[in-house]
Amino acid sequence: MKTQRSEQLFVDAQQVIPGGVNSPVRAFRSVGGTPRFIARAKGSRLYDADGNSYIDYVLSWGPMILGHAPAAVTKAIQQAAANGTSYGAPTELEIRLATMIREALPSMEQVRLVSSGTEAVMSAIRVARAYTKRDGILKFEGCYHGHSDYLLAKAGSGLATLGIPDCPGVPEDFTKHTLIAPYNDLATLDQLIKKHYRQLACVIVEPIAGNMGVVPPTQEFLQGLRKLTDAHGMLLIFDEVITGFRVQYGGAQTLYGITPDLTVLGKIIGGGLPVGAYGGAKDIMKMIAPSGPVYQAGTLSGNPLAVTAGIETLKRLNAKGVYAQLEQRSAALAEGLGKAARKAGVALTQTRVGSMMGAFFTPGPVLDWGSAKKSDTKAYAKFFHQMLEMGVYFAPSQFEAAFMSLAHTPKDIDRTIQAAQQAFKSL
Ligand code: KE4
Repeated sequence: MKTQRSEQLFVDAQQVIPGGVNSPVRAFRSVGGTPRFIARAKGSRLYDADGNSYIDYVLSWGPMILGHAPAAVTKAIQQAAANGTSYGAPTELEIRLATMIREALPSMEQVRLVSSGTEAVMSAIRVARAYTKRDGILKFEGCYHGHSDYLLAKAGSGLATLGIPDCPGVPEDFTKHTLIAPYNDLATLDQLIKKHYRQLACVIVEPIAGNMGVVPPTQEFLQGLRKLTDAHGMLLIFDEVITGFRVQYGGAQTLYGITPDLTVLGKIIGGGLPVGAYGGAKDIMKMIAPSGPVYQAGTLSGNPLAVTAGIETLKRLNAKGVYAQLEQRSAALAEGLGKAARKAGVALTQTRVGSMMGAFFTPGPVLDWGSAKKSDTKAYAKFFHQMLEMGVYFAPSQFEAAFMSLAHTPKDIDRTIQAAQQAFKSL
């Protein structure tokens, strides 16, 4: 496969952009090799600067659930752009999107739009702290909630202790209010909350973890989480930046029947343009400026183009058979990959919730970060590059998710499985 143009662009990019990319995972550091510079995308496919095409299962890390450049959404964005790209003033469009979100996720009685998932998480935690008058937050190892300072914390020594900075530039002070616990481990969580609840404002969780690879929750874990947070006066924040409108139109909270106090959204609700959102009961959200004292603002929050893309995307998702098709296509792909791995004698632990899929190169089971990190990342890297060479684009990291779109065809899936049969054999 010719990649000269991508190679040259990567050299050029590194002169003017740190690491040559505007988000680290795109640099292929964990799989090696040259990132493909993408020229355009349509449907289930990416087309790179050398003219190679790929069946895309990254889908911009989740947003492109309709497939790339769906005609109606593109047209709507073009029309919106002709009306001006940003006013810095309220629009009817924002009421529409917030209402659609609330209809899908009734726990989000009020919704504030921002421009990224990070910004939405940051703001949700601020209002949780204001509402409970407590400073502490509890997150789970292996879950990622954007790059706010106090969330770039890792577990100190021992199982679950006060967070320590996970990277330079984050002062010790900023992570001392962050507690980290193992995912899917109710016993440890119970101990931690009983010990620290007086300081804890909230627990934030990916209801289906997607940033350590895909690790579904046990029903007992989510139910226990809801009970413990209720019993100890702290808020439960569901980070549904990935899962919102992905696993069901109503997200993971609908799928599992658990109602959080605050929900964070992103990705799909922007249809590929920059949007994040957070929301919850009016009683909590009324604390947000200008209705309340908790300050949060943004020049491009509720931007008419991003909101238009979001409205048009959700409209198409809220149609009969959409999630049945995503389920059917995802199940077919997962089954084919599993068969191919078994035939080649490759130890693969597969996870899946709807069209959010994981595959760990380890015998498993994978229930948390501790078990996920046992995966053979070298084998994953080899598999990744074999597939890339055959025109299939999975995430350039073992610890991310694969996504299906409505544009992926049965032929795409067959081609992917055939490529995987070869790739697994070569491992
Ligand atoms: P953004 O700030 O990247 O829009 O959202 C942060 C975020 C928050 N919560 C969850 C559960 C997330 O998955 C993310 C971002 N996801 C990563 C990949 N899994 C985005 C890809 C990237 O960082 O380039």
